[in-house]
Amino acid sequence: MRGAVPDRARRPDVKLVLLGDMNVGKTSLLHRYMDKRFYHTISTVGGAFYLKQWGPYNISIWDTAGREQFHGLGSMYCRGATAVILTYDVTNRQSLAELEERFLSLTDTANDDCIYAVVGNKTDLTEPIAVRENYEVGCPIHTPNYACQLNSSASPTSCSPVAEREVQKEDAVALYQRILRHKAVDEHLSPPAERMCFETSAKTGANVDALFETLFDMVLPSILRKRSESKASSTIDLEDYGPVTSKPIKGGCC
Ligand SMILES: Nc1nc2c(ncn2[C@@H]2O[C@H](COP(=O)(O)OP(=O)(O)OP(=O)(O)O)[C@@H](O)[C@H]2O)c(=O)[nH]1
Ligand SMILES: [Mg+2]
Repeated sequence: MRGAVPDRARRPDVKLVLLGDMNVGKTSLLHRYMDKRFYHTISTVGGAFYLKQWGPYNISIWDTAGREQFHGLGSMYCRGATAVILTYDVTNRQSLAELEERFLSLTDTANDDCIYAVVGNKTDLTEPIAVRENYEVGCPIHTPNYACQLNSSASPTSCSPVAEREVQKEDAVALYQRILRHKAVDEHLSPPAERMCFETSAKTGANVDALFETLFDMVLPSILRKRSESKASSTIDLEDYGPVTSKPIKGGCC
């Protein structure tokens, strides 16, 4: 497991978890949001933890492994989660089905008022080539089923396959509504499905900031509630009084 370990002053206020099948782009979405870049990734092992400061609040974001062998860890990562991002790949219908078949049950350990977002990633792969700036159909080394960015001497600098869209936004909306029913949440008391279903591209950055920042704004009431509950409780956190020291206190007599 890697990622920033918060010091006491940066203790997380709430937890957000990314779930979804392997290869859908969970890690890439987090890289895009946190570093504003699209890196080469390797399949996540176990999970990774990031801390995002949002105004005066600290939000922990957990990236989980989609590989079957790590499935058992999922419900542990979801424990106490305030928001869960259920991620699929818009070019892979099975990745949407997996959310319901394999991942939804992992969220039973999340908070009762947990917010769910359904996110279809890799929209760039389905875009008509005409809308991709500086891209052309094919290049000296690829078949026409690629969108290729060529440099001034017509050599490819970036190529990606053009894929069929297999999941429509309505499919994701229908899944979101089933999630609410599964959680026995009143649809009328929840944000509208259209608002909680996003389509993103970690590669181009499309809609990625909107996804995370919409959720951050939505978890603020939970943070405020948690903070006021902890203020109201009379528990004294010894850590708030600094590290315990074995040095004698100066100024006393004897
Ligand atoms: N074209 C395109 N490729 C993407 C996008 N997001 C991720 N990828 C690619 O998809 C592959 C998997 O991305 P990851 O972010 O590692 O996927 P993951 O969901 O974290 O996978 P696991 O860690 O195995 O669960 C990588 O080759 C990425 O470069 C995207 O928005 N567009
Ligand atoms: Mg990953």
